[in-house]
Amino acid sequence: PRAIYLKDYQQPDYWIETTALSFELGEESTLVTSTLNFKLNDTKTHAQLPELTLVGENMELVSVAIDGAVLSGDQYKVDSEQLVLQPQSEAFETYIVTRIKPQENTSLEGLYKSGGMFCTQCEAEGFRKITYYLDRPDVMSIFTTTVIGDKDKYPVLLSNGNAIERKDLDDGRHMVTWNDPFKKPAYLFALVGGNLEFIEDTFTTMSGREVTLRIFVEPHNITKCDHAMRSLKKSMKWDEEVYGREYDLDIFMIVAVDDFNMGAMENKGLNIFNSTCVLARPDNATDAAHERIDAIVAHEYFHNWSGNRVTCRDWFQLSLKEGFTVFRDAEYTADMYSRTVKRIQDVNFLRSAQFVEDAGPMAHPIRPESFIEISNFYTLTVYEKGAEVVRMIHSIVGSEGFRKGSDLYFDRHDGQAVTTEDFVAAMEDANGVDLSQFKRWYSQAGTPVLDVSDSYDEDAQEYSLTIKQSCPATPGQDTKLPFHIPVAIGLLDGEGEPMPLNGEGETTVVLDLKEPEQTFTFKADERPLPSLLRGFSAPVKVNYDYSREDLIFLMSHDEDGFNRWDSCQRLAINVLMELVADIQAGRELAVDPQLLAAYGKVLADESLDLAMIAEMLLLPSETLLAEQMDVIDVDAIHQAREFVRGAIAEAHKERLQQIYNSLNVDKPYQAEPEDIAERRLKNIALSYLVELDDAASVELAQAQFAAASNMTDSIAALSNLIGAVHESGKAVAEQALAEFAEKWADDTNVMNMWFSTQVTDSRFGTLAKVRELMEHPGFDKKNPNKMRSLVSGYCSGNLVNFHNISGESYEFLADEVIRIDALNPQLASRLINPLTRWKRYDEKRRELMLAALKRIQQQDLSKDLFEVVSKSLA
Ligand code: DPP
Ligand code: ZN
Repeated sequence: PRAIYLKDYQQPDYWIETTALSFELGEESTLVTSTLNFKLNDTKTHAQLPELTLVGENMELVSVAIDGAVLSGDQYKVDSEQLVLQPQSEAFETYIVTRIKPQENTSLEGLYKSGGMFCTQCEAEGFRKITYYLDRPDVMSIFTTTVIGDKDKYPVLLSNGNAIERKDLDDGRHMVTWNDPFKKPAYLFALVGGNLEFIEDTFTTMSGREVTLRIFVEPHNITKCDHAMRSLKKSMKWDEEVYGREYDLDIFMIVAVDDFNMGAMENKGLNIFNSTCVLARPDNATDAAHERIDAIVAHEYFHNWSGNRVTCRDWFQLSLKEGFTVFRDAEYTADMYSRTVKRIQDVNFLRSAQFVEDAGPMAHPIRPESFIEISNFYTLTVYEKGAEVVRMIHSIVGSEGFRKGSDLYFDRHDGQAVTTEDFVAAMEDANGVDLSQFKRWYSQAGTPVLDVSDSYDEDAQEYSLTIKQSCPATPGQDTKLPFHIPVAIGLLDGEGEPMPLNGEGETTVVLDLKEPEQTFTFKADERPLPSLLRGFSAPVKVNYDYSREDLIFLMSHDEDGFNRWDSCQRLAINVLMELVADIQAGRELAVDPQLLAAYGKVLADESLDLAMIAEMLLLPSETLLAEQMDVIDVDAIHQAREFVRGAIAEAHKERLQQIYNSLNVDKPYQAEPEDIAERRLKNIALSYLVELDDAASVELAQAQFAAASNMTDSIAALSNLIGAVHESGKAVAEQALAEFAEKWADDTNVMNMWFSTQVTDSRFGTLAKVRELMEHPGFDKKNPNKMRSLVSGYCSGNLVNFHNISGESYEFLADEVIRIDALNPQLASRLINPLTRWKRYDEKRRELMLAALKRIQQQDLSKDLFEVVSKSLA
């Protein structure tokens, strides 16, 4: 396998003006006929007509013709990756017939079968598994697609755009022709054929056009579509209001499939979704699932402009559409639910996952310079950090300026395939700002670190903040140039009141940090306490020597809700890491009473809303704590965290019970912010109570399990029974697990939760348990959702057991990765992730992990897995 470089980008020699496809879906094979109209790219200089190289994999070439003349074998070259033709004129038409076997396609890229239905996934480079083509995003074409299939087996035949013709054939088959009037790259092509039902609604756009909305699912899922439909309508409205973007086709369709590598896909007019990201009913999907569905439906819908109307020139530009669209969906969620809570959850995720990626062997800038397999770059860096970079632009130019910039961007580039440079240029041009230094965020990897110190000059009544920035080396980038970092700050006086920071009396200002070290001075009539990086204004780490008293003060006084939470996090990390050190040194453990008092205050704080209390009560995850250590000690981290959880429960037992009881009321389910917050806080309270060695807590969880009328309460009760400390929990948990499995045996997504709940618990979810569950009739060793629930659930969500010093789990994961790689390379290269962090562990574990990696390396690997394995061994 070899790498492809951004610097080698060249326009194609030919464009494809129109693409006409016909599919004859069959059980043995599917016949694909393509008629493509090519035109020479006359912006390039050509001495003579260049060869035309079309890519195509895993297909049988039946025939090829140019301008009506069938080519003989010596008039083209074909191998396992491409078909090379020699055009005779500047404009010509190819007619190519190929045969593929979707029913044998386990990679879930291209055309494949999920259950009984045909479906596609073409991003990034799946179209080349369908037919020979210029499978690159800068080739945009008008598609007309005819789908032919058995009318009984596949009554629903869908593709992009509007249906323009339907007819029955005499042989029991029928055909439907779709036309998409918008030019698009092949990665946005989609086709679905199956026995599906749909729900329908309509949306009237801002200019008064009526759009039909349909969600297609297998018949047994038809009752689970309403939530996604509501989300779709909300997103369409929001994008009109906030970005002035209107939908452009007569119909918008979503299809849910059970076998899917990613979350969902924004194919023009025909989004295809992993069923977990669309199906929800109160009784079978949690609040988190409802929220996730809302966000993903919005995300894919928003792509219609940020991705489809304006697309990417090449795959190095992936963050152009993904970073921007994640930013858009985050703002949508912030507007629909709680802005502060959304920010907290996103930052928590960024810190515990993207920061880890940015410090590991696969670290890359949001616009990578090279790749071996592009699928490996659908990463947290490209998506989440990419969104943070867009957010920083938003904060630099302000919301009105950002809207001007996005209007200019969509206007200037509608129908084009462009680059991140073009996006930034639109923001600069619309606002008259210079973002040249800022653009280093696109080219430099790694998480910048800010070291902040301060001083107060009593005589001059001046307070100075000195900020030093640095960024650790990442693969291929030993040194970094200084970033342009917007640092939002505020200052608190001794009473906790915000101090005015400038003539306008503002209490939050954004400092433009551009130098390696810069000092900012403020007038202050007393020494203030700084509140740094408010709202997490940049994806960086901040070091400042806060005392625990400072943090407790900020927790209750900071006007920035995000920093109130963040101070709580810092305090908890501080205490937990001290305990980790105590454990390692064999000292006796005691939790700092200040921490317990701080939690007591949070639990009693009337000024906080329930959602905030819930967020503050959650201790930093083990993964996040692991990031604080040079050599990760999973056992000490786990022990320290459990110890603190127990101490909090002990110290605040009554208040927790009170909260639990006051919120444990039976009312009809609504996926609305206040209801979600109530359930969340109630279930967090319960999760502390079951830390007590106390039969009453088990009874609470048991009663909740029995009474639950929604999945949030049901699964929380189940997982709290599994995790309960008191010995009476065990039998009750087993009983509840059995009941649950029986009730939900036919709901594949609920069963996935049942799997993951068991294997993420440290006492319950042993490797033996994982192996046992893999043999459960509800498990499917090929299905990505199931593999993620069970195998990744265990390997990434149960650190003490996965890293058991025996090394058994490393061997287990290696076996699974090797097995899956032969079926589904994308899935394999994601599953392997926990092993790639081997350098961070102690010597014994390092050796064991390395041995597992090397064993994988010796196999005949897919490009996907090869890239990840070789980079992590480098
Ligand atoms: N383009 C897709 C998305 O992120 C990737 N599956 O929405
Ligand atoms: Zn996306």
